[in-house]
Order: sequence, then C-alpha cells, then structure tokens
Amino acid sequence: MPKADNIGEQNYDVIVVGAGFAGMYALHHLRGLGFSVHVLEAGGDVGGTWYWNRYPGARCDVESMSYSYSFDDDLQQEWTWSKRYAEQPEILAYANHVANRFDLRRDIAFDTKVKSARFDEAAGLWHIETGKGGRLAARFCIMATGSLSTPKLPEIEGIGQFRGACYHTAAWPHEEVAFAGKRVALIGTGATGMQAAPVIARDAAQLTVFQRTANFSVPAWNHDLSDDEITEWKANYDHWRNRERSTHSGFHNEGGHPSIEDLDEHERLDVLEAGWQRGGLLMWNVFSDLMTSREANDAATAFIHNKIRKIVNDPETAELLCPKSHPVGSKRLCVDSGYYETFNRDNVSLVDIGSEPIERITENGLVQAGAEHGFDIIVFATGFDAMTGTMLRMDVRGRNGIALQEKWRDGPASYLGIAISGFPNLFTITGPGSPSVLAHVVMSIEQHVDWIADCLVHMRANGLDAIEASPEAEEAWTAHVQDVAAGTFYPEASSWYMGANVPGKPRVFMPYTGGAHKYRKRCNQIAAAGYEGFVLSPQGEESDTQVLATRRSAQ
Ligand code: N01
Repeated sequence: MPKADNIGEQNYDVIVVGAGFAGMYALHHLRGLGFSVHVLEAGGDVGGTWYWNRYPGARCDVESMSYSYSFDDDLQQEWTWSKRYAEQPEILAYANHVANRFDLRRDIAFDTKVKSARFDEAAGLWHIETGKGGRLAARFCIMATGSLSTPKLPEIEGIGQFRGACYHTAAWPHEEVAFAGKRVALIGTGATGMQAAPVIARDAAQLTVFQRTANFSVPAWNHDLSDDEITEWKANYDHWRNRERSTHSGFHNEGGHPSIEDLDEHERLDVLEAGWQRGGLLMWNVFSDLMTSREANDAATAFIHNKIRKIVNDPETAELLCPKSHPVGSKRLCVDSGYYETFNRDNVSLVDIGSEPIERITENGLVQAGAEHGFDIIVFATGFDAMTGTMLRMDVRGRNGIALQEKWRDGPASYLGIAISGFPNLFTITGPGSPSVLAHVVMSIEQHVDWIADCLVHMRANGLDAIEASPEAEEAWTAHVQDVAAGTFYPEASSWYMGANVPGKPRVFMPYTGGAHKYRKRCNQIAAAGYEGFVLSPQGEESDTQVLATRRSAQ
C-alpha cells in the first residue's frame, strides 16, 4: 500500500466507508483493477445491515436466490440458500463467505467509525479522520454507508430511565435475548416490528405491540427451497440476472401485471388473490398502475383489509390493524410470517398510540392513556434516520470547506444519487436520488460500483484527476427525482422515504421512483457521452504521491 511520507497519513487511491454489501464489492472490484483501496467499517465485521440487525425474525424480503452478488458465477454456483427468504444468520454467513473467499478483511479496518471527510483542494485529496484518531488520505472517497444504517430511537420523555432491558432492533446484541417469562413491549410496526412480533410472541409471557400507524403487510409464505428450485436457478443464473436488470424493481419475476382498467370486478379479485397467494413484495405492483391509479390502489387496500379482518379474530383489533392513513405501497410494503395471526394469541395485545401516544417511559415501563404499564423488556423497532442520516453524522466537507449538512439543509441534492456538486471525487452508493431502497438493493449496489469503477478506469486512462457533478446537472436530476415521485402516491405517506419519521428532517422524497432499468440506462448513456453533466479535470501537481500510486497501478 502506498504511503505518503510528506503528510503523515496513510494514503490510498480510494477510501471506502462501510463494509456491507456495497463496500465489500467496491473493495473487491477496485482492488482487482489495480487501485489501492482501504475500507473503514464501524462494525466489528463485514455484513452491514446483516451485521447489525440481529433481532428475532430478521429476514430478507427479497428472495434469497436473487439476493446475492451476480459478479462472479463461481460464487453463485457454490453458495446454496436454504429458504425462499433467507434469515439474517444465513445472509451474514454469506457475507462472511464472500469476505473469506476474496480475502477482503486484509483491507478493512473494523470498529472504525469515520468522524470527518474533508476535501483538500490544493492536493486534490480527501482527508479522512476516524473516531480512533486515525488519519488517511485518498484521491477518491466512496460512501458505501447504506440507506438504513442509523437507528432512530423515538423522542419519548424518560427514554433512559427504564430499568429493564431495552433494545433497538438495528443494534441488537450478539448474545441471545431470552424472552421466556418476560413482559415485552414492542414499539413500532414497520417491516422490522412485523418480523419480530410473531417470534417474540412465541416465547414471551406477554407481548404488547404499540402501533402508531397501521401498515400493509402480505404473507411471505416462506419455505425451504427444493433441490429442483435451486438447480433451475443455478442453471439459468445469467437469464435471471438479465431479467433483474431489465425490470422496474430489479426483481426477476416482476412484470406482466395488468392495469386495473383492463379488468372486470372478478378478474381484479383473481389478480389480487393470486398476488396474495404468491406472497412477498410483488404485491407492490400487482396492478401496473397500483401507485398511480386511485381505483387500483383502493381495490388493493380493500382486498388487504378484508384479509386482515378474516385473519384476526377480534374485530376491534382487526380494525386497528387495517391501514387507513396512506395508499398501499406508499410506505414500504411489509412481508410477514404470521404477523396478523399473532394477535389471535392470548399473550399478545395491540395498543393504538396513534390516537393516544406514549406519554413517557418510566423505570418500570411506560405511561400511556394515563396508566403505567409494567414491562421487563422494551424493544424499539422504530426505524432509521434513513438515506441521509449516516452521511450527515460525519463532518463531510467539499470545496471551500462547505459542509454537507449545509448543502443538504433543505434535503439531499445529488446527480444520479452517485455524486454531489461541490464534493469532487466523492461517490455515494445507493445514495438519495437513486432507486436504492425501491429496487433490489444488491443489484443496485453492483450497478453503482460497476459504474464508479468504470469511471475511475476512464479517468486513469485519460490522465484525469478530478470528477465533479456540475451544479446544473445536479439541479436538473434532483428536480427530476421529485417530478417522477409527484406522479405517484409515494409522497402522500408520512414515510421514511420522505424523511417524515425524523422530527425536523426536511420532507423531500429521497429515492428515485422512475425504475431501476431506466435509471441504469441513463447512467450508461451519461458515461458513454463522456460523463455528461460532470466536470472532469486533468492531473494537477506531480508532487502528489497519490497520482503516482494511481499511475503505477495502471501500468
Ligand atoms: O422502520 P420503519 P423498520 N413513537 O420506519 C414507529 C427495511 N427493512 O425498521 O409508521 C411511536 O418502517 C413507526 O410508526 P409510524 C425496509 O425497507 C427491510 O420497520 O412512523 N412509534 C413505524 O411503525 C423498511 O421499510 C427488511 O407512525 C414510532 C415503526 O416505528 C426499513 O428497513 C426487513 C415512533 C418504524 O418503522 C425500515 O423498517 C426489515 C415514535 N416516536 C426492514 N417512531 C428486509 O427484509 C417510529 N415509530 C430486507
């Protein structure tokens, strides 16, 4: 690894922040292209999301044969998933397998949180400082920090007072949490809370679920994969990966869904029932116009309400569980394994905190509706400061010392969700403004890493030192992201996509809703047109060791 002896910092071509699926692939790919790469990771090992989210019932809502890297066919062939939807331990085992197989850990510093990243215009370098006081420099900085990596605790008075055990689902302990015989409060009913509730309920003496907003969920129908299913996938991986790259969501089995207008009443119900029986996230586009036609959305809403009313025995509880505050799909659709059925258990109850919020947390439990409820364990499944939270907690400064906190004061602006004007040579993987959380995220990660890698190779081959999104391109893309979202129901929900779950956060729709396939095409067109919308600058001072390092590795 090249070291600059003039500035006393460890010096690389590329610093990657994060060793989740994005950072791991960025390291592997860029290292293979001859760049010196170093990864800084806050956690104790690889895996990102799957390292932190160890809560009971944690599972991926994307089908396992698909939720994996596509960049190496040997890797695809040698790894065998056990279930339709993989559970957290199996996904973490996969991440570990990848790290071992490609010898990734030798270039990753674990338990190392980035404190600041500052661009030094004179040297054309990013200076990174870690929480441990380490200092590094690199020509390029890649933020592979994930979209859902800063857990959000609720602002409830007295939150530190509770004497029992208290957990956030995204900071779950590595050792087992014993629920047997315990009175458990679960706060939050998003994708996480809905996965955790049925599992906690099986062991706990009593589970009380505190729901602020009812959310839509469809069954996972999770099952062991048969040998035939696995064989079929492995024999046709190329085909399925190409399918993924050609769809709106990045799911191989998306597509062919009718518009509600083409169907009569019976056909509509048949389509919805088929969607429910198939289960999983594809219910999101059971009609091609689910997110744009009120009629389609209302039909799907009524259908799911009826399912909930049929599953849940107590009519009052069923009614509380029926989401009525937002269109289906405008908040992330949940995929459950027996969530609604859980409320038929004698040891489970549902408390509506939408109408009567939790007043405060006490030493023994919490106060709600004027009464104190005692608990042994409180589980916060209250989500994340999503998409921008992690980057904004670092002190990231671009040209002229401008702070990202300042630049994004009114919401994130970026070009393609990859680059930020005023922050040269800084890339974001699955950043705000890209499809990211609205698409198959591993596929989105690979697309971003490949694009960035091609860009760096192009720069190296052409003696270019710096790349920066132009203010005009950034402005136009950011407006486009908003325009496309405005044509859908997404902005109608108070969702984390909108920043609505974090008090004081600007309400701006953050992911790109235009479709992962169209987005990929646009990114490729921009690169083919010589990185249209970017300003590329030739090499500067020859005294910089980093330039030499890059050149050396290119030879
Ligand atoms: O978080 P959320 P999550 N008082 O923000 C409630 C991904 N994911 O961890 O709806 C009381 O969705 C909040 O209520 P409300 C997936 O993309 C993926 O569940 O804001 N309640 C809500 O019920 C998902 O969307 C998988 O009114 C409060 C809940 O807490 C994303 O992660 C699995 C509150 C938070 O729901 C986030 O999901 C799991 C307060 N002050 C998750 N603050 C996969 O399968 C918040 N809540 C890959």
